[in-house]
Amino acid sequence: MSDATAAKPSLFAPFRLGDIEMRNRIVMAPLTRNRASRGSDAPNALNVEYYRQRAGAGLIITEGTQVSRQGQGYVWTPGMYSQAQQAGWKAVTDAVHEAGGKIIAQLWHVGRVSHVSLQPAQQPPVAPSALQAKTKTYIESGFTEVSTPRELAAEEIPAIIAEFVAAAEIAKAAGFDGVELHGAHGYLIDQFLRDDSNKRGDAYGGSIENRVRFAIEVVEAVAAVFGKGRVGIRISPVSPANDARDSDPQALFEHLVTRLDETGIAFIHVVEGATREARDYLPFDYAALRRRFKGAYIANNGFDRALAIETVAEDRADAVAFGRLYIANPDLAERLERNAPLNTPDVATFYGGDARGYTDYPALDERAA
Ligand code: 8OZ
Repeated sequence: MSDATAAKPSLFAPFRLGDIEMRNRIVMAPLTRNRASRGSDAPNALNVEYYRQRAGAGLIITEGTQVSRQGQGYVWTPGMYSQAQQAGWKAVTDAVHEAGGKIIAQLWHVGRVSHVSLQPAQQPPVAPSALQAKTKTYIESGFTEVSTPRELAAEEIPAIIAEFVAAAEIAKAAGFDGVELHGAHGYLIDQFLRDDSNKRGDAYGGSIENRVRFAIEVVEAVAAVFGKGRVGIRISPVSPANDARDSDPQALFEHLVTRLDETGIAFIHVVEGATREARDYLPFDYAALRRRFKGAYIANNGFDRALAIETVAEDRADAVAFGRLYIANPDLAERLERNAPLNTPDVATFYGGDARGYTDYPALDERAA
């Protein structure tokens, strides 16, 4: 090619993610907002409006959506295990599709990052090992230490995988374009991966090969529902979020991604650095993950416009996910393309509440009006 710059991929051009056609390479990251309907944990009209407003993204990844009540770790997060939740999500996917967008569901089991008050019959949450995480959650009365979990028996693991499968079936019936597994931030899948939270002596613990087993089994089971071209997983190799620690994240995640590549799933979504904090929190070779995976690489964490454009142009990622900027800018993709000014997110209204700080951030046109 005579003009080398002409060959560079653009953040603003369409991209095919597995079997999903994206209108640009801008992804709305999964964002916990705690505004599902009280009692049912089903999406409601306010949630429909919020996602509809953000349909200009190439792809929306929903907020973490628990696959069962046991998989819930915070109050008022939406579920993917009841008829009411399926109906609520159908209204969301219809609205996003009518606006020309694509949307996948993030399937979530929190494992030990929960509190007895959120669990069925106030039982302890479950985890690979009975080790309490040094982290907090929030329940109806406010922030609290997470509860000490009980260790899952090996015989219970197939039932947890079956919950992910059932949730994927509901997501499919609700019209989603695919699913992302929440394998990041110290939740259940991540708890199995790491040697600090997984002290098991069976086939799911010990060696790296054993610790990735649960993640791969969930991925394969869900891919059988949706098709591998519509499945991905989010990981956060060095993020300390929710007390996630491992003695050798580079070896662990290179092995995981090698195994993920063998499954043929569409994408990995990588939180680079410490979640919501420094991108260079700890040294890590993300390019080594990208080299091991033939599918798409979605990069996330603290990107601004310039870094996102450069990262895609230099082929360090296929797409870039934005979290906080999508909270404050419903039309973020359009604003980035036009290099327009951005609204500032208000942390006070991130978690819980009503339309304020949720659906009332203006789009560019509304601001001008
Ligand atoms: C913020 C508050 C509650 C949950 C994550 C699902 O860290 C979350 C989460 C984020 O992935």
